[in-house]
Amino acid sequence: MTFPRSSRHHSDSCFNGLYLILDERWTSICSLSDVLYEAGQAGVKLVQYRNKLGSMKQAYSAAAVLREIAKEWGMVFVVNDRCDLAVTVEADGVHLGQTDLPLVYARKLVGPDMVIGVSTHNLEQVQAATIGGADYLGFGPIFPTGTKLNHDPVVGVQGMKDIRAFTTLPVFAIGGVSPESISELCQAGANGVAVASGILDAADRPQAFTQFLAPFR
Ligand code: TZP
Ligand code: MG
Repeated sequence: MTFPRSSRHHSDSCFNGLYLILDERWTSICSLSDVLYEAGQAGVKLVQYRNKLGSMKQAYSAAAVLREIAKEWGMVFVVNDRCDLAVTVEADGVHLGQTDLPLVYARKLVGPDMVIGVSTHNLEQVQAATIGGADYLGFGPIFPTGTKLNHDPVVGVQGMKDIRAFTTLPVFAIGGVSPESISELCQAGANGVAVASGILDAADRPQAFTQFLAPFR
């Protein structure tokens, strides 16, 4: 299978390792800007801004600040769900769920150079996103998680093994991932792990970054 090549592939090497998810729900307990600085210091290369609750105006204000911090650290910055916000803040990418704008229309909006990631929860979705031209996939939830409400059924490590042969795209395991689960997820075929609560809930975030990054070093 061939994939269209464009300048968005300059960042191929970031589609592995730790993918930090900065979820707006945590702003009541920590500053996402602080977390992003710590991530930069720790060597995180890929970050997503996720805001399920705020108005577009609020999301824009927060994303614009985080986008600049990510740029300072050379991190790839992805906006969850919203193509319009991704374009507005000149993000490097947009991440689509199964109920967001279909890939083909998202590509039309964001242009040829922006990275598009897609959340997948079963083999059919993995195949559709692969054929549709996604740049990377999220796959899960691997384990139970409180971060996503009404999430799809937990797929376990076996779920990752089952889909791995059906896509050549980089795949991030998502949902309840801890540092201890990373090696078995990578053995199952994951290229990286996408993590929110494991880092945002940590009492010692710099230590959490070290623990999540260590298996990839
Ligand atoms: N879908 C399932 S979990 C999740 C998404 C978008 C976010 C990350 O969750 P966690 O479990 O806090 O790392
Ligand atoms: Mg979504």
